[in-house]
Amino acid sequence: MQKTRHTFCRICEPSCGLLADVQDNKLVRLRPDNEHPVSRGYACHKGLNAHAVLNDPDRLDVPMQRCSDKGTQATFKAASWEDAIAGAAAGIQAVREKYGHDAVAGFVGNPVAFNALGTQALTSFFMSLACRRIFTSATQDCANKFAGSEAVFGTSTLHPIPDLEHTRYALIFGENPKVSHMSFVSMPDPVARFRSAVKNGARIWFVNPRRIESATSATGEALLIRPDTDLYFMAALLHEMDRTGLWKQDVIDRHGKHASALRAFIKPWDADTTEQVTGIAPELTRQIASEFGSAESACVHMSTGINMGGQGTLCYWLLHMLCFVTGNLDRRGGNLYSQGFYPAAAAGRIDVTDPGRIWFPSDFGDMRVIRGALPGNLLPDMIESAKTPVRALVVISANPLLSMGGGERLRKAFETLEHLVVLDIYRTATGDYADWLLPCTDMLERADINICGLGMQHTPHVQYTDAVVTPRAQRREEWWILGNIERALGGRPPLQDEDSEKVFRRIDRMLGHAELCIEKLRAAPHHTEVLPPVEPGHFYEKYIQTGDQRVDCCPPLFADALQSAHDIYKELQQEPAETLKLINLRTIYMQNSWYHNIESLKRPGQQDNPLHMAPADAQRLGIRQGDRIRVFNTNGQIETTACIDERLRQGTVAMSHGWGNRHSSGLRVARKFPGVNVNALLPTGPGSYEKLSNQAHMTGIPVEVCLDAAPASGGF
Ligand SMILES: Nc1nc2c(c(=O)[nH]1)N[C@H]1C(S)=C(S)[C@@H](COP(=O)(O)OP(=O)(O)OC[C@H]3O[C@@H](n4cnc5c(=O)[nH]c(N)nc54)[C@H](O)[C@@H]3O)O[C@H]1N2
Ligand SMILES: Nc1nc2c(c(=O)[nH]1)N[C@H]1C(S)=C(S)[C@@H](COP(=O)(O)OP(=O)(O)OC[C@H]3O[C@@H](n4cnc5c(=O)[nH]c(N)nc54)[C@H](O)[C@@H]3O)O[C@H]1N2
Ligand code: SF4
Ligand SMILES: [Mo]
Repeated sequence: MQKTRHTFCRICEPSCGLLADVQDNKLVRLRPDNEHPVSRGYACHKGLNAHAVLNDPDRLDVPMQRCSDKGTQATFKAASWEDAIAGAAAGIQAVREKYGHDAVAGFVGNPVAFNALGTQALTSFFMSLACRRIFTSATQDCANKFAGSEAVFGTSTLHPIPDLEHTRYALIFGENPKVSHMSFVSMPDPVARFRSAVKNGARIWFVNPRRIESATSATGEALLIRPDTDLYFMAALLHEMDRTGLWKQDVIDRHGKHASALRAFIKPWDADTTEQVTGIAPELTRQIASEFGSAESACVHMSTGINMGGQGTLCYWLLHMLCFVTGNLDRRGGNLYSQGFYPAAAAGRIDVTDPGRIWFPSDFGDMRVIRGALPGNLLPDMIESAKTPVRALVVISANPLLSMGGGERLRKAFETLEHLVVLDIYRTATGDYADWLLPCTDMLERADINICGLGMQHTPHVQYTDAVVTPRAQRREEWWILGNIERALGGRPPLQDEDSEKVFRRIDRMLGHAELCIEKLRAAPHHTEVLPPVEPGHFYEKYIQTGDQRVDCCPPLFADALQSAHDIYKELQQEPAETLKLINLRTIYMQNSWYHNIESLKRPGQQDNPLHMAPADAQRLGIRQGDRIRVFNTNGQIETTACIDERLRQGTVAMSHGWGNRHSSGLRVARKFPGVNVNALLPTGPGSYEKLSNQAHMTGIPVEVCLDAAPASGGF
């Protein structure tokens, strides 16, 4: 008999409600949940195509052991789980005995953040291994936000979200809601929220080097900026607001500190001066400063287009300041903290005035550990280090060979690893280097709650889902795999079936804060409880975590970075006018490096990743639509085709990431449409990441472009 199950999507942050029609443990159809109390029938085609991922014949179904040498075409043979757990553990143990604990490292990618039990298990796993070198995809997309909130609010887990519903004015930096559905704010169908904000009279600007799809007459205007110069635009807005008396001195006196140092930092950067670097007309900067500063309410948000720049932490600081000094922090229509079912703001608390807690000595100089993570861009260096090399790596739901800067260099480093264990749902470009490939369940094959949006939900709610279908073949959940490797290393017996009950206990305890538990959620309609709405009035007394409960308007920790900001400004001033800067370009047909194996999404126009160029730049270089071109810089070079894109600001080129599956023999569709790995053009190693946050520098990267005459080398 066919049954309909309530579940929710765990691919990106909105966690849209879904209905799954299931017959005989087979998923017949996935549909948007029209009656869902929060997503109300919204779901995008990534979520609705999750059935294609579930049923993909290229999915990893059984554990696989490598049987060819590294550096040669990968071949694998099937193994039992017993042998796979024992083999994965034995390799880790051998490396520990030979080189010590620090030779074992971990790489944690994006999807496991949407997996409540998986997240919990990996923390326990790496702690039990006494593993100190952990890398995460956060240093590719948001580590600057953790570092910024630590310094300004005293905690990495406090990120006030824009109250779009009530706002009169919004500035959205480096984010494309129509395509990405946003990050660090969880709201289904964000475009509808922008539309209704505009209808309610709000003025909205999308600050971006590209006239993005999100900006329309119904949703807000595009404000074109030169890549990686947002810091100076934000500084100019603050400068102009201060000059015209729009800072709320009473709020600053009551809740802030170090405001004079903030004033000193922004002093040189007025609207006229910064135009040279940002490309934004001074009248427009002054107009926005005046409108924002005098609006009844105004809110801000920024995302990966800024995070991935060279100064993401300073940008997040100034973003907080735009909101704070104008009295919009904790104000209706401004930015509000959305607590949700658990008081998570305290979980990331850290005293950044204590240098011992902040700087961690390493072979590569002092560095920070941001929410447990070292700079991902040092992974190849740490693998190749003569003194203390990483020799074994456990990769959990990540595809660093395609998602990180470094291209060929990273590939060479991976070839030298003595032991690589990869937990994935596919055999990816990274998986091709594995000694053990461990097949995981996908979101439809596991019970879960929507943990990812905690603390950032527009409409706070918590949803539980059972597994929609029991796992296919030998696929297993991450908590089970990691738990068993941990037990094998500790000489303990393997996990039993009844342990599956225990794993939800910690989640139950967390839910207890909202007087909820899994059983209550199971019994609720749509397995969902909608929590009280986000309200202003608690930020300064309840949520902020600095020792004195004051907002740090200019954290002393930033001193060196503030000096560098001046140096970078000078470099930008001196940059030749025709310099081309590379930015990222997401599409709705992919999810970072995955979803590439879904044939139905490989529509015309989606079968490779061309370089998008502004018409004037293409014309100057004699390049036309569809021409074969070479894109290069000191980091690497790739070959692709040109796509003339009128949306781009002159001086900017854009390309989608996650492509480059020419060698990925485990992915038949992706290999048929390989595209190229744009990350071969991004820097790696010391100097390629922001010191304050470990965030990799991934946008605004200078490149050169020419018609392809000579055969390419490098690339991937
Ligand atoms: N140039 C450029 N590079 C970028 C970006 C960019 O904008 N431009 N964006 C970056 C961003 S925002 C991020 S977050 C990082 C992401 O970096 P990664 O996390 O390394 O990359 P993903 O492609 O998200 O890969 C996740 C892997 O998880 C697997 N997977 C999916 N679901 C599951 C699951 O349930 N369990 C397990 N075990 N595996 C699963 C997929 O098959 C895939 O191989 O990359 C970044 N790289
Ligand atoms: N369809 C789809 N959805 C996704 C993902 C996906 O791969 N595909 N990935 C998910 C993940 S892991 C994340 S983190 C989120 C990311 O969500 P978003 O941050 O919204 O990601 P993007 O759509 O890449 O938007 C980044 C924007 O920044 C702009 N930009 C680039 N450089 C600069 C700059 O220097 N200054 C300014 N002001 N803007 C700049 C780009 O033009 C782009 O429009 O999306 C999630 N959702
Ligand atoms: S917007 Fe994100 S959460 Fe919603 S259906 Fe699409 S992929 Fe899933
Ligand atoms: Mo991301």
